[in-house]
Amino acid sequence: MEYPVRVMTIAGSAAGGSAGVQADLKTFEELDVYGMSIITAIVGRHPETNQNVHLQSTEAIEAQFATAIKQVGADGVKTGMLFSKEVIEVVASLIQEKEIKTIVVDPVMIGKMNSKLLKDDAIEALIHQLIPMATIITPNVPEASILLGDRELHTVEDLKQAAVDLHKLGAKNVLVKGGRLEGPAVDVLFDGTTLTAFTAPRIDTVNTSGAGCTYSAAITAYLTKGKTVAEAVGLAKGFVTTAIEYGFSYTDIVGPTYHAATRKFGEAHPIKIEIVT
Ligand code: PXL
Repeated sequence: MEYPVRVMTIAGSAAGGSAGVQADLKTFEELDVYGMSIITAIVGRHPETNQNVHLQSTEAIEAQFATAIKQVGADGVKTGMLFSKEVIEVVASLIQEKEIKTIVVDPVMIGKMNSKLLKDDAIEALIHQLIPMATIITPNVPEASILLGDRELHTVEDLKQAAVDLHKLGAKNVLVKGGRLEGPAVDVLFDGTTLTAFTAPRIDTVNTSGAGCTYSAAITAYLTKGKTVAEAVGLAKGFVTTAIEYGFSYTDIVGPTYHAATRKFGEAHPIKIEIVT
């Protein structure tokens, strides 16, 4: 038997199971890669104290990483919520030491319910220490805007320029996700030479919690399995679009995307992929 490739997520635990480490591991399982998790923080709001982010110590992060590497090893890694400068520094040096080939950096900053998932003083560390190591970074519109010094992004033309400018930060590829713009869901990839647009129809739902995590986890899985960057993005967008199409909620709170949707129902919408200028 050929074993599945090994993929590690370094991210926050989202207690409700829709986002963060939970979304990543569900996605890894659906795409048949061996998933491991290094938890940087536990996200869950205490009903009395209101405390939402329960950060793990750098020792706990190092311990989890060392254990996963010793027991299994890693072919690919995805980073999600890292929260502080100290965590980013530790994570960057751990990844660098092990020479992991595929590195996907999802520059998570703010949750869907507006929870703050990255401290202000951590942005510089993200830019200087982690992004230059990345195979691909996957910012959404607010994240791309912050990484570009609060530039406003409103149109697909803005996304293209943002992808080109963010490429100068040193990642090999930049995917700017336009899910928050009006109209169809267009994402723009820049690899240093070519701009590629990936388009899916806008799905009328509020249940998109964890969609960004799921998308970049799927990109990580496909890249680690050997797809090219453009192939991996196209396949991952198909996976997350179907997960959003079948998103649901058990309560009156914004619910998860459905990670098993592609397996159960097949792909809901074709993804249009075109080279643009
Ligand atoms: O969807 C962004 C996100 C990432 N990581 C964790 C989260 C969230 C959103 O709530 O909780 C741990």
